[in-house]
Formats: sequence, C-alpha cells, structure tokens
Amino acid sequence: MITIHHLARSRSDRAVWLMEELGEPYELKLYRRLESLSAEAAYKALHPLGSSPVIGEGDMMLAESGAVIEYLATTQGGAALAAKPGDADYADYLFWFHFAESSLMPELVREIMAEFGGIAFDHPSRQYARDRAAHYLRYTDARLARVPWFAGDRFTAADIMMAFPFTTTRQFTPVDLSDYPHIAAFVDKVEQRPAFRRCRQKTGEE
Ligand SMILES: N[C@@H](CCC(=O)N[C@@H](CS)C(=O)NCC(=O)O)C(=O)O
Repeated sequence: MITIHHLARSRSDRAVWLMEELGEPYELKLYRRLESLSAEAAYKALHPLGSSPVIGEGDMMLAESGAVIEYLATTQGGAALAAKPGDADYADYLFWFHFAESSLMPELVREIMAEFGGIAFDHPSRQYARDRAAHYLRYTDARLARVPWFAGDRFTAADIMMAFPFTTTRQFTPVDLSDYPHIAAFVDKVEQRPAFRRCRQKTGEE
C-alpha cells in the first residue's frame, strides 16, 4: 500500500487529493512545519532531499512532485487520470503537468522568499520575477479560456499539478486573480470537488 507523508500546507497535498480522486486506499502520515517554514526533523529524515512530497511503497521512497504524481497517476486507479502516448490530449497533458513545477512555481516561490528575506518590493530582481509570473499567469488564463481542464476536455493529474500554485501556495503569497478570471473559476471548480474537500479534511487543512 502507498504511504503518503504529508507535510503541513505543502505540495504533498497533491498526492492525497489524487488518491482521493482515484478512490484508492493509502496510509496518511502527518508532519509539522517549524516556524521557519522548514519541515520538522522527522520529515527531513524520510528522503535525502528533505522536502515535500514524499511517498513510500514497500522499500521504495520517492520525492519530487512531478515524479510522485506521475508515479501515482500511472500506477494507481487504472491510470484513469493520466494521459498516455497516442492519446489526443497527451502533449497538452505533459506540458501543463510539467509547467506547474518547472516554470510557474519557481517564480512564485522567488517572490515568497524575497518577501521573507526583506528584499524591497521594487527591487529589480523582484520586478523581474513578478513580470515573468504575470506572463505565465496570462498564458495560463488564456488556456483556461479555451478548455475546461488543462489537458483539454477531461480532468487529469495535470489539473492536480496546476491547482497547487493557486490553492495552497496562495496561503503564503497573495496572488491576485482578479486579472485572471478563468484561473479564478478553475480554483472555484476544483475547491468544490468532493475529493479535494476530503483531502483538506484528512490533512486537517479545511
Ligand atoms: N521541486 C520540489 C520542491 C519541494 C519543496 O520545496 N517542498 C516544500 C514544501 S511545498 C518543502 O518541503 N519545504 C520545507 C523544507 O524544505 O524544509 C518538488 O516539487 O518536490
């Protein structure tokens, strides 16, 4: 059975949400963040990376969001929320699945860390990150103006990857969505999903 090691208010909520969507059994272990936002020592000890998410199955321990969600999406629930080579939505699925952590999250995290580190709001490095984030957000909003879900017509693990920057991340940095109405509608839609709500109940983060 899969064990999900969930660090409070962190990327591992994607793994819990995915397993709830698939209706697959899993064991959930909860861990705290320190005041510094760092994971508690027990979490750091799970995997050499020391960051969330981490899942386990037998002797295997896996970290890194993309790897964790791809592992679960392809091995659990008959891969119902994954796309595969040959599927019409495969390229879009791959793009948005990876865009979430490879391009979008680094810009948002840069802003969180700059604020945390007391770098002036108008410092050129912060402006650069904000401009890039705005460019990514416009592109994301335009995608959702055309299709209901990131891969196209159906809800997939790409939506689970792409929701995190607008759900949990916004508890740390205010991303104003008033200029991005389609992203805002997407967030409302995913927050209504019964599996998303069960995830929040189980992690105690309603
Ligand atoms: N690129 C990594 C980033 C992992 C990451 O920074 N996770 C954060 C939580 S969302 C974390 O573990 N923070 C606590 C710490 O580093 O101690 C991934 O997507 O897995």
